[in-house]
Formats: sequence, C-alpha cells, structure tokens
Amino acid sequence: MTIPQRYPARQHALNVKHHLQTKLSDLSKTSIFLSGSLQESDKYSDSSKPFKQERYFFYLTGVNIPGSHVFYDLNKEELVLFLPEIDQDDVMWSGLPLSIEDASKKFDVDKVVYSNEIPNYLSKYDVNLTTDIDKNNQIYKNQLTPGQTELFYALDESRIIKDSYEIELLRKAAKITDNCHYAVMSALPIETNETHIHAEFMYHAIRQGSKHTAYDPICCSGPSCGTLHYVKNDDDLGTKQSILIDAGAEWENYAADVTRSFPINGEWSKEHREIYDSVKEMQDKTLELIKPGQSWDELHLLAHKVLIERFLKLGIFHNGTKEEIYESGASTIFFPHGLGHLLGMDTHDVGGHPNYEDPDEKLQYLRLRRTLQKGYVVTDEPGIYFSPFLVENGFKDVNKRKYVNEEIMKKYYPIGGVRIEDDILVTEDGYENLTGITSDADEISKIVKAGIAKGRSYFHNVV
Ligand SMILES: [Mn+2]
Repeated sequence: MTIPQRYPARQHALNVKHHLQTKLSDLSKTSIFLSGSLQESDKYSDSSKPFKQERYFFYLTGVNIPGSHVFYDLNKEELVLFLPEIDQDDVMWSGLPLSIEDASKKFDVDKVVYSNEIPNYLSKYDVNLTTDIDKNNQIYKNQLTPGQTELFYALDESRIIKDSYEIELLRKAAKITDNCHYAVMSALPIETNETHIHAEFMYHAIRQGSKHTAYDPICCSGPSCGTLHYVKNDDDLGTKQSILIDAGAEWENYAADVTRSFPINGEWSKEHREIYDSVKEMQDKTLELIKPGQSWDELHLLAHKVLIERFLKLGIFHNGTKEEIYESGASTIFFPHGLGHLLGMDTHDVGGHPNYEDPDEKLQYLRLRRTLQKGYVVTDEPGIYFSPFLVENGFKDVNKRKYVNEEIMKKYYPIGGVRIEDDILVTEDGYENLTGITSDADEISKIVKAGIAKGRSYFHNVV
C-alpha cells in the first residue's frame, strides 16, 4: 500500500462527490464551499482560544490555517483553497504567513488564491453547498445553500472509511498514546494524586509533539473509576486500589482513544483482578470477531453475555438463568455504555448512526450501529462499573434488582470500575490493533512494580 506524500485532499473531495452523486442527480452547476475555523479570542481578553480546525474543512484540505476556505467545483473536479489575505498587524506579531507558492506545494489542491477572490467563484454556480452558516462564512451567506442532508451524508460516508494516509496519522497518535500510558503506569512514586496521572500523560504527549489531547483525559482512582466521564482528576490516591486512565493523544487532527486500568501498588486485589479478567474476556471475545460484514450490535450484545456469565460465576448475579438475566437488562447497570465507537478526526467520529431512543436499553448508548467495513477504525472498550448512582437507578426496576446479590456486589464498590479500550482498524479479513500498550494483567502488574522499585528520586520531579 503506497502512502501519499501529502494529505490526500483531492481524493477526499472525489470521495465526497461520489457519495453526493448517489443522492443528487445533477451536480453540473453545483459546488461545495466550506470555511475553516477562525482564530478566536477569549471574551473581554486578547488571549487566544486554542485553535481547533473544523473537521469537514480539514477533510477536504488538510489545512490548519485559521480563516481559510475551500471551493470544490463538482463539475470540473477542481479544488481551490483560499488563504486569508495578509494583514500587516498579524505579520508584525506573528511573522509572515505561508505564501501562495509554498501553500501550493504543501497542500494537495488544484489552486491556491487569497480570499478576496471568493465572490468570483461563488457567482459561477447556482448552488454552493455548505454545512451551515456561522461566523466563519456569514459574509457569503446569500450565495450559499446550507444544511442539506445530502452533503452531510456524503461527507460522513467519505470520512468513515480511512485511507492509508489517515491510517498513518491514527497510527502515530496511537503510538504516542502507548508511550504516555506506559509512562503513567511506570511512575507511581511521583503519582500520589489523580492530577499527577493527568500531568504524566500530558508531559509525555507534549514531549512527543502532540500538543493537544484528543479529549480531556479521564484520570480516576478507587470508587471514582465508576464515573464514566470523570473529569475532576484531583483526588488523592491514598490507600485506594485502582486507577483508570482514559486518554488519547492527537496527531495532525487525528485522535487516539485508549483506556487502561491498573492496581496502584502493582498488586491486583482479588476483586479488582476478577473484574479486570471479566472485562478482558469481553474485549478478547469481541475482538476475535471483528472483520468486514460483522454487525457491531451483535458484538456489543456478546459483551453483555460474557459479563453475565462471569457475574454468575462470581455470585454477583443469582436467582436466574443467563437468558433471563440478559432479557431483564440487569447487565446495563454494570455495563451502561456502548462497546465502542468510530474513531478518526473526532474521538466519537461521524457516521455511526446511533439511536439514543432505541427501546432496547442495551443498545441505547451504542454510538456505532452499522455493519463493519474495511477501513473503519473503531474503539473496542468494554467496561464494568460499580457506581452507587447506577445501581440505585437500576434497582428501581425490581426485575433487574432480583438478579443482583447485593452483599457480594458491595465488595466491589472500592474498585469503582474497569475499562479496557483499544483502537482497532478493520482490515480485509479481520482487524489490526493500533494500540500497543499491553493490557495483559500480569504484564501491567510488572510494569507498575518496576516503576515503584525505582523510587521517587529516579524520576524528573521538580516539585
Ligand atoms: Mn472511547
């Protein structure tokens, strides 16, 4: 597989045209016009917000320059990039921007011009499709057709299949993320608070050139591991047993999304290991079946079945057969989220077709409701949680409550929860795991203990 030298923007534009053609019959007098994000300031302040390029715009350009626009002539298949005009003040503060000539070399587009030419292009056609009208394209609104579902369909269907270039970006994000998770697991002598876990991840991400994480890291300890999107990240580890860290680096706008769970002192407690092994089996069994044509719903439901069998063995479930318990929905108390989601530029990438109104509560929060295809990148992230909030809520349904042995379940509250999350590329006949950091319980234990053995003075540790 040859990997292009530049972000393949023109191929992406062709992909979008191809999908658009299946929905709109005549594209001869139509263009796509998209505007990138602006560099914005904080309110009542001249400090800048972190710049985040608009993802659809990036897909069609590979350009991270604030205030840029793109015009795709669907008839001529010509991709035109508009750079912001040079502002003397900006040059004084920020230096010279990329020249037209350099931009033409750097980006895979047919033409690069300044944005004062935009009106000439928009006036060529009756219909200039755009995603929406906002402050980035407000001044051109009279010549734009926003919000057509066909455009979103075409953009999303294109983005859902990752090409070789995009896969390399995802691979790089995954590799950086592996190193960060390894660093976090190895540095317990300087990690006495959740903040230190967060800091260790960020430090190693930035050192590797990933200045932004793909999403706010979730760094929990003990009972907080039961909060799915815990973001406080500021509690002392103290005498707790468990850590859960869900964090991913970003590389050129492409995301990694990885979760690891491990014992604070390197030694798994009985309960922690039992739950870890259960989640690992949920992941192993679903991973095995990943290939084109596989229904993701089925894998998600399989993970529920594995959980139920494990819980019956552990005694957390009782008073019923695995079929009865499955039908009752009792497993959603402990595995409330989906098995995984699409991954790309967005951590929860576009095109998954979730149905949050699904009457089957097991499927309500599943963000991917499609049959897998070659080129999808998905997360496989089963989890088991013991959250008093979720339990209390689930117990309102007596038909769920009757299957839970509360005495036994309560023993698991101190560990909070376990999630294992890897990033998976669907290949021709199976899958490739892009995530390299080990999820083997014994290996993890060794890494944590080896770090502890090094002692605090081994680590870079100013305060
Ligand atoms: Mn995820």
